[in-house]
This record gives sequence, structure tokens and C-alpha cells, in this order.
Amino acid sequence: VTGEMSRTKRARMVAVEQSRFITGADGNNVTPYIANLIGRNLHKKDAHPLGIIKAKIENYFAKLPGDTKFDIVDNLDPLVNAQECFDDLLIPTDHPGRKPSDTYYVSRPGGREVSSATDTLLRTHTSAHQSTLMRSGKEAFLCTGDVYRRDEIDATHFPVFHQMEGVKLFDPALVGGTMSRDEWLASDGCKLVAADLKKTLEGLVDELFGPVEKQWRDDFFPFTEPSFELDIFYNGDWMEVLGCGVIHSGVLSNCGLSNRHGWAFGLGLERLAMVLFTIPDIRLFWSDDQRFLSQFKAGQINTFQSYSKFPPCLKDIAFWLPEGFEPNDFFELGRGVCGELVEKIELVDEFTNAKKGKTSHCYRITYRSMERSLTNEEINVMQEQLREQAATKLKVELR
Ligand code: FA5
Ligand code: MG
Repeated sequence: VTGEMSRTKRARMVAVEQSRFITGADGNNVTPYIANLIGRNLHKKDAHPLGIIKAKIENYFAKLPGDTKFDIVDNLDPLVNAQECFDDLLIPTDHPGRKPSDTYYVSRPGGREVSSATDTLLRTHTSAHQSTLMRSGKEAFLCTGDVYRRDEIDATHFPVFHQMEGVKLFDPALVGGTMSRDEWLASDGCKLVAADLKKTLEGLVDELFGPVEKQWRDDFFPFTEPSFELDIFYNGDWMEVLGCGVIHSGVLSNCGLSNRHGWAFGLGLERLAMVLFTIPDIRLFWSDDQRFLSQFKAGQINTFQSYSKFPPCLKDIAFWLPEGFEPNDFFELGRGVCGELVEKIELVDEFTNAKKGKTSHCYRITYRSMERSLTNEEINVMQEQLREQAATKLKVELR
């Protein structure tokens, strides 16, 4: 009975949520499939792997020596404007991350023209809240939320995932106050902030994984300087778990904090949880199946026992590309038609016919449910719908 009740309540909530995100406004590209996932708040569920890992990280920061207190923020609306998500972070107007091929816009009235206040979107990273929280006077915080990106489809990519943002500002008496950007970058204060950042995050990784091989690599973000990423060695390969850096002077002065300095990081909760709980597919985090949910307990890290893997079914679709074709648009159709029944969509062949001046793509679609065997019939229906919608909505020429 409780299951039924919560499903009804959930359906009502989804209807209200959807009207906020599928607005019909200019530039709106949020699909019903995505709108349906907003508000699930997996990171706030105590006995869900994402909630468990979030709590572990928050505990680690609470126990750090020193008197920095990290405020916990985990309830901010994923609907933000371009000012917060991009401009405040010095992300240039022509950055690929701003393109509607990569980002879910709720409203984008200017079309190609960027308008920071009226372009509203689903946050693509938790850094969208950095400046707002610093402006509000917070000195140190951990901000967690669901983030949205139009992206490829496979076992480690899902259009919605979760990030935790960490920020710590330092006492000017310790690292220095107002100075030019060049002076700051050359100063001992900047080195101290970078060293504290690395030490803090290495300690976190040790706490989560025990002794594990890790490596720092130089990275680039418009909003940190210098910038780094941290990889850990897992299953025979290096995996990126977070990006971070010393907060860019320009970001701070835009917040009215030109006399302050500090660090910031953003980590992917699914990536960490997949490793810690040995969860093989990112779609599982969204499962309502008791065989998944019943395996986890608040505060506990345990090895996930895979229930039987059902057989995959592979089908190809080949077509000639129209002008301006974006693969992400096709991946989106895949999620729209198949939901979580598609495991992977992969480009397996690409060629250009010089005479026709046309390029062809062939995509291989892996259909597989995490929960049951799919029938040939339902797979054929999805495949047919996908072909049809690719032709009508994306204007591809099926081969
Ligand atoms: C960012 O999103 C920056 N905002 C991070 C940051 C914050 C840098 C503060 C500096 C200061 P990036 O796009 O690399 O960076 O994503 C950060 C992390 O999110 C990655 O290291 C990875 O762990 C995770 N992540 C990124 N894309 C995906 C994805 N498609 N699926 C699952 N996890 C992902
Ligand atoms: Mg990265």
C-alpha cells in the first residue's frame, strides 16, 4: 500500500515539476524523460549508495583538524540561469558547454545570442552555486546536487548525475589579501592554498578507498588557476574522479571578495560510488528494484551483488546526416524512446561519399534491461520508433 501511495504522490509531483521544465518557451530542449528524473534527490537518501557516499565525505570534512567548518548545502534548485552556471565562472560565451547540443535549456529566448539573466537551464555542474554561496557570506561549504548534461550513452554516462562542490576561503592574514592576479599566482599564499587543497583531497581518497594509487594531473577550468584533476587507479585503468583548483581572482572579485583567496573542487558521486560498491552500470542508481535498493544500509559500504545479467540485443541504424547533425540529439531520442532499456549507443561506422557530398553514420544500439528479459517484439517496436523519430525529428535519411 505504501508503494502505491508513494507512486501516486510521485506522479502528482512529476506533473507539477514537468510544467516548470517543459515550458514550450523558445529554446526549451528538456524532454519528458529528463523532467521525470528531476526531484528524485537520490543524494539525500540515507540508504542509497549516493546518499551513503555523500555522508561519508561530509563526515571526513567535519573531522578535519583546524577550525574550518564546512556548511552542508544539498537542497538548491537545479534550475539556474546562465549567469550563475557560466558567467560568474568566467566561462566564455562561445564555450562548447553552453551549446544546446550539450546543455538542457528551460528557456533561451535569444536563440544563438547569449543572455545571462533570461537564459535558464538545468545546472551542468554544482559550480553554478559557487558564487551565490560565496556572496551570501559562506567561508567554507559542501554543496551537493543533481546535474544535467546531454551526453553519450554507456555504462558510465547518464544524462543526470550527481556532484559535490567543495569551497574553502582562507584568512587573508595567512595567505595575503588584495593583490594583482600575477602577484597572487607567484605568491607563497597561492602555493599554500594549492598544497592544502591537494592534501585535503588525498586524505579524502585515502579515507574512502584505503591505500589506492592516485595521480594529480594539470587541468584547465576558466574559474580556477592553477587547476588540477585527480585520477585513481581502478580495475587496471586510471579513472578521473574530480576537478579542482585555486579559485580564480576574477571569480572572487566578481563576488565582491577581491581581498580573499581559496580553493574549490567538484567531484562525481557516481564515479566514486561505482568503485566503492562495485556497481557495474550507472543506470542502476535510478532503480526502484528491491533487489538493488535492499542491498544498502545507511553508513555502510558493501560490495554490490549483481543479480543475473539479462541478455543484450544489438541492432544497428544507419543514415545519411542532415546539415548540422549533432550525435547528442540522436542519443537523446534513444533515451526518449527506450528510457533505461538502452544500455549503450555507439558509433560503429562513419564514411563520406565524396560524389554525393554526404556523410553516413551507423549506430549500434545495445538493448538490455537491468531487471528482466526483453522480448523481440518490444525491441522491434523501440527500434522502429527510433528510426521513425530520427527521420521525422532529426531529418536524417535512413539507409
Ligand atoms: C566540473 O564539472 C567542474 N565544475 C569541477 C570543478 C569544480 C573544477 C570546482 C574546479 C573547481 P568536470 O566536467 O570534469 O568538471 O566534472 C567533474 C567530475 O564529475 C568528474 O571528475 C567526474 O568525476 C564527474 N563527471 C563528469 N562527467 C560525468 C558523467 N557524464 N557521468 C558521471 N560522472 C561525471
Ligand atoms: Mg574533467
